[in-house]
Amino acid sequence: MRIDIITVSPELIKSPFEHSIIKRSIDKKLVEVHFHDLRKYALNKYGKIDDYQFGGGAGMVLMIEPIDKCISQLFSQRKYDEVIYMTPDAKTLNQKTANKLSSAKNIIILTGHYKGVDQRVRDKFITKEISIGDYVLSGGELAAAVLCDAIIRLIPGVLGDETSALTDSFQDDLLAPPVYTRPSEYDNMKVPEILLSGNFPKIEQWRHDEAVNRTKKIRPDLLNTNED
Ligand code: 6GU
Repeated sequence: MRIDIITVSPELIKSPFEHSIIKRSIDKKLVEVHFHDLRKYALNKYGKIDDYQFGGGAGMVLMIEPIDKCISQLFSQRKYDEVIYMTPDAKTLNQKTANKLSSAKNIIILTGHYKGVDQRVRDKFITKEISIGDYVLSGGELAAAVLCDAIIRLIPGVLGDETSALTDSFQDDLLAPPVYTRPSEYDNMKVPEILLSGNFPKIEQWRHDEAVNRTKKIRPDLLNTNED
């Protein structure tokens, strides 16, 4: 997979790609990530990329020309499955969306800033808009890093244990059950007997029941809906 990230602050977003699982997936060439500094596509030598909004109102808006220049250059080089815009006024990211995107070949992610981008950018180029939750961040960069992490860890070969992504919270609309490791007793707190029993069908049943209980208690909304 190839991911092209268009941003006003490349430095802000680079670090998550330089560590741990994501770094290893890049080293193993399972994914390529390219950062494009929007200022390099600016209208003038002062690096102008934003302007006041028509009709008045606080906050600057990213202009269409620099974004068009950057995206058009990428389009001339390869085909893209999706051009994603990170913005709080969009559908919230969920596991199903991450699963779908993890099988894409090439994607572009555009991150907003200030008041966002000129609506015509969204109309002309964007095929998918994604928010990461019902709160506002100061820019889309951290949200883009979250999206990339959620996608990249699902690419086959990225996680050592192929099954571990499948048993994550949310893969079956349930939160993950509790997990324990040594010691089996600590400060009078014992690991549930069943986990030490070696009875794997029973252990699976216990894990499922715990997952359902946890979901009922913390996220009952997950049990009632089948929506995207
Ligand atoms: Cl994608 N961008 C910004 N600026 N804030 C957010 C967000 C995105 N998702 C949730 N809050």
